[in-house]
Amino acid sequence: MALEAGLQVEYLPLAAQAPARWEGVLGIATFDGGAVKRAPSSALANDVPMVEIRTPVLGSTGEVCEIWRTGQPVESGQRARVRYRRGDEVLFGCISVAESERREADEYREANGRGEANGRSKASGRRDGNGSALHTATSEAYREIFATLDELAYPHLLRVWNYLPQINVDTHGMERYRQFNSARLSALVASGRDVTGNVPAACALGSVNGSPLVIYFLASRAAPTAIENPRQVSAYEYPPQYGPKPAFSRASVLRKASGSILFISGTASIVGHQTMHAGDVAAQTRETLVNIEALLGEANRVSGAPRFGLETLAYKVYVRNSADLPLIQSQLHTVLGREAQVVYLQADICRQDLLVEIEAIGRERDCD
Ligand code: 3EB
Repeated sequence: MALEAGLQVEYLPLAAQAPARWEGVLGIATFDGGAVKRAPSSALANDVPMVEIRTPVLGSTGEVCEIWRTGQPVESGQRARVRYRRGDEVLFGCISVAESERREADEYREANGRGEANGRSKASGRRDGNGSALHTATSEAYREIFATLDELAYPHLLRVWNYLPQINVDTHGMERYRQFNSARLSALVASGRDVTGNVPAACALGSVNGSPLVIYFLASRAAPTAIENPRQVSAYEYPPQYGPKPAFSRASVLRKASGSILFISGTASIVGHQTMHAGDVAAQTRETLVNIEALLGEANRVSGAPRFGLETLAYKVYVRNSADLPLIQSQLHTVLGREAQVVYLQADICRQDLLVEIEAIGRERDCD
């Protein structure tokens, strides 16, 4: 899919990539794991950051990779654990942080209630997930990301993809997704960034057990515009029952003279702040698509023209239970037609009652 502003994304099997095609590639996310081993040596030799996301691909032929490309000259680098590649205006980066075995052992003891009251640590702060292996990994990852962006002067996170195993599992008296939220929020504050309004578009999904915390992102020199959904309470304003505030915007638009790029965050069957249609995956899929349409309306309103349409987006659909794939696919076919560009992945979603989540990338409509 060609995007304006010199930034493009494509979804392809890695094997389909000829060496000549690595020019201008900013970075690659592979889904379904194992792909790095099979990566063409030309990609590795060119220092293209490649990040392995362990979420099984559904409904097709195994591995898929998401390839980010720019028309500009690119340069690779690494700072601490962040690997990146950048053009004049946009930087692709990625980081994987293992939750250490020592810390996992600590958590195992804790989860089994050894040596503490109510299965919870008596140490202060532990009930907000502070000090968990995931909290520490998330803090470190975001600290390294912001240090990289500040040093290289691409200060604005446009879009962040977060993947962590056992996302709905409780440790330290708190669900791991909420531990992640707590650490992400603190890291934003510590870096001097906003935690409401001007926050990145994002998603946070489960990955296969045993995976590290994996984060990849796009950042820019120019500030994007954050978009909220008029049908939903902003995530950073969710009421306290959902735990530490999730610091993400519903979408972001990067506007350039040459055109605009839209990043739609992970979107689910939430209206206001509540999950709708618990247990009904078809209805959840329809509600999610209504949310995406509302976001498109808002993006078009903010950018002052009908630039974005449902039919021109590239979608990633996260399916909690792979047996639900046919029902989800048939709803998407009804609304988007059969030609829409959609990749289906199996992943746990950050609320126990959500069965499907959809993200998307859009470009300006052609003006002829
Ligand atoms: C929701 O709307 C569903 O924590 O970065 C969607 C997109 C969700 C991003 C994140 C979470 C995130 O609250 C979950």
